[in-house]
Amino acid sequence: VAFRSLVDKFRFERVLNSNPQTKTISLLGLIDNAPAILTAEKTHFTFDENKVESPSASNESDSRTLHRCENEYTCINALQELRQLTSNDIYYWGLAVLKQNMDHNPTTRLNLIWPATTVHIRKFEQQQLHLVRETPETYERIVKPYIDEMYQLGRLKWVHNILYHGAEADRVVYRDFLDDNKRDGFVILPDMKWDGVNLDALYLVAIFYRDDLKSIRDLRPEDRNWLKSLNTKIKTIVPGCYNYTIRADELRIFVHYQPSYYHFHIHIVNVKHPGLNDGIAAGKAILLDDLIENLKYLGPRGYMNRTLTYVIGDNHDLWERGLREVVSKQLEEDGIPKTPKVVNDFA
Ligand code: M7G
Repeated sequence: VAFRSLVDKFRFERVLNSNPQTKTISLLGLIDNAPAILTAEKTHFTFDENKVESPSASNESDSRTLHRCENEYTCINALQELRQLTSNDIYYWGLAVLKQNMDHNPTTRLNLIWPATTVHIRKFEQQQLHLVRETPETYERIVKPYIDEMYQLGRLKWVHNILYHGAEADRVVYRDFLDDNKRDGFVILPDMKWDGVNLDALYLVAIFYRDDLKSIRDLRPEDRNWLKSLNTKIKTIVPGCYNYTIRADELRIFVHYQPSYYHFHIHIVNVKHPGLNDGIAAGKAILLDDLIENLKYLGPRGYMNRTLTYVIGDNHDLWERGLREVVSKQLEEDGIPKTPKVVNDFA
């Protein structure tokens, strides 16, 4: 079904969340009577362009020129309207309308999930966040059964579509796949969170063919060399794919715990990007370099041995499935005094 016709049919119900810093808004609505989540993110300004000046196949060190704010759509070159609000001494401020262009500076990135499940809706909805320490015991008792259930629910169809059925094939940046060595294969492609245009916001995802890893909990010391070579491959391949406008040491490469999808994948993001929502925050993102290092010390059971501390929203199923009790028990064991009853006296 065409994206446009779906968006046209969207009937607004309520705002799930909005964030003035990330300039995103998530709306819940209906399309053909099924729930739909429409998320819009205002795109950032474009300003850098790298061009090969003397393309020659034999010349290894071809020279590239950085074009900054040159094209008519970069920076604020396409100023159409400007209204001054005020000026004071040497300070002036106002509002402007810039000319937008689909290829050079689109206005917004739109993201539709349809039909959306309750897991999706609850994830996008504004919620109270909590820090929880997940011990190996908590993992076995509460988290692992949940992961197994999620795995059965077919929430990974999009992953299998990318790996095996040619979905998003025209956008794949790199595919490493050997028939006789499926374990080492992977695909790098633009994340759904990226507009695909602005390198300042570069956001890629690497997805692996091996399916024995549901999360970092399944990583063992034997996987260390595999992760190391992945790290090197990512840092070698990605800058080349983007004309060296971004360099290897400008890539923040990390995984999430808890992830939303339990099939091992890695996030590759421009280090400048402040992250959408909690995507690169402490308590969610773990650097690939740190994973590799930690596997040296965690013993034969690897990440199964560790207590992992992370942020969880109280809309997450795991909260009601036991993490709520885990947190209150932990606070008690830590000797943190009980919070007195706080009454809100604002009318
Ligand atoms: P995660 O850590 O499991 O979840 O990462 P979260 O970051 O959403 O909490 C999954 C990543 O895959 C996210 O960065 C998603 O934006 C991205 N992603 C999800 N889906 C359904 C797709 C998709 O269909 N295509 C692509 N290219 N990326 C996706």
